[in-house]
Amino acid sequence: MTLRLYELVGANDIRFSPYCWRVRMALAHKGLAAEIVPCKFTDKALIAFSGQTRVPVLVDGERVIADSWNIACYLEDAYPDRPSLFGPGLGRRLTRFFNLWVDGEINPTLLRMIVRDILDIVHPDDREYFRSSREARFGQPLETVQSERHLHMERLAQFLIPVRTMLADSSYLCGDSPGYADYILFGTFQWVRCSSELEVLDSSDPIFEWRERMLDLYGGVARRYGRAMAIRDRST
Ligand SMILES: N[C@@H](CCC(=O)N[C@@H](CS)C(=O)NCC(=O)O)C(=O)O
Repeated sequence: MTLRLYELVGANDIRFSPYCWRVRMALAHKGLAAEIVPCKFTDKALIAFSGQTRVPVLVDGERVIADSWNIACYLEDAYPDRPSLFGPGLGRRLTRFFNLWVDGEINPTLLRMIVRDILDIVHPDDREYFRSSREARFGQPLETVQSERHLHMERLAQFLIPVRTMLADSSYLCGDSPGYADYILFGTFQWVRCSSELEVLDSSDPIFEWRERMLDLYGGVARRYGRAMAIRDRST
């Protein structure tokens, strides 16, 4: 049975959604191939069958699963003979906690730091939608939100302290090999890497080295995408 993943697409075919990257990496971890269906922000009709308006959406035969966390749990339960995403015992609950923390703290902080840059890499058909929907959310022009990015640097640095501690004595957050917690946070860094010139990691940082390892996983699937690809035809 073919798996199908509906995934956000931007300018020049860039794939920049943090949540879609989690699922891409989880599928690769499980050794599962999927047909990837690119979906713009405004392609709501394409995913209407899922009963909601966001990607990622995974279709596996008759099953339709939306939300990256639900998809990870589905893959873990539907494909138990493949490598585990969470490990045994308490792994799933603790990973759920990490998922909520990244979604609730790290991603919103970074969004304020790169939201105007994202406008440059969304699909041209989505530019108006992205600006108006995000400006309605922030109650400010995107330029104003991002101009205050320096105010969030310290908060981000604080968030990354425990991540760095974990990576001081292991190659991955999950230990000697990557697990879903790695994919959760990697999705965030891949989103920033594909959307913005903002370099949040110094090359001597263990988190930078971890990101390099993550970019090399599964034949370097994530390394193929980067901001340069998205902006290559832009003159402004
Ligand atoms: N909690 C969801 C979040 C998914 C999400 O926000 N996806 C964004 C793309 S990164 C989206 O589809 N947004 C639609 C929109 O803004 O209209 C998950 O983990 O999958």
